[in-house]
Amino acid sequence: MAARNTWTRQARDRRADEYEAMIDLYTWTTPNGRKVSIALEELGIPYTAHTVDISKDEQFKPEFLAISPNNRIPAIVDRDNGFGLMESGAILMYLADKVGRLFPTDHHQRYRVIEWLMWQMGGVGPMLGQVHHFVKYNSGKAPYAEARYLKEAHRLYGVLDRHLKDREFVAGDYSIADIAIWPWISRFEWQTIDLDRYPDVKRWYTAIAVRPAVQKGYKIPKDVGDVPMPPA
Ligand SMILES: N[C@@H](CCC(=O)N[C@@H](CS)C(=O)NCC(=O)O)C(=O)O
Repeated sequence: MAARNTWTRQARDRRADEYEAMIDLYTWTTPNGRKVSIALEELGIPYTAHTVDISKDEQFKPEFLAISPNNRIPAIVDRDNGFGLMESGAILMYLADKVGRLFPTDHHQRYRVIEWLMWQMGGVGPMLGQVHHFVKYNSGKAPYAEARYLKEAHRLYGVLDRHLKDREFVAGDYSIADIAIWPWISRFEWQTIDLDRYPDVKRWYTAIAVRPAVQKGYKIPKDVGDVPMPPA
């Protein structure tokens, strides 16, 4: 913990004069990273994005481990107070609370958002991550795993589709719950998912995809292609 505080203080002092940014974001071109850049764009919080190229094992560098002990992106440091944080779900809550938007204060409504945020963190992220690993990158090597995780992906898409049937967004107004789930759905092509099978997911996905903040946050820390759009 001491190392974490020391590093974050040093980072804040070193950069404070150089930028107007309030948040240092350590990220890569993945769904978990994009959740945070999209939230920062939506909330209008000035930030500096730092690339942590996980294909080059940069997530294991000691200076990154000091703020992200689990050696995963994303992580942030708040220059206002030197506070460092890992885990995208925790980061989304922290940033939304900092500004007082995208995360309701009403007790029940707040827990509705947390409920769907946890659904993403505990289910959508880990399971669709396995689909990317087995179906997209290692197709044909482990048919059992491919079938298992694809079945789970379809189950999760079905849950989301049913939930969105009579709702514009996942939990009341547009919130950090939508921002957490959306980048995972943006990889529908990798997941071999035909969004026409899930019309309410498709409607929700498309509406969020065209938001300027989403378009911008998707291309952080670098532009690796446009936001995938399903055929109309
Ligand atoms: N539960 C974590 C998961 C973070 C995560 O899995 N990040 C991936 C990229 S999306 C990563 O950093 N992988 C590096 C590695 O596997 O070593 C969160 O939501 O922040």
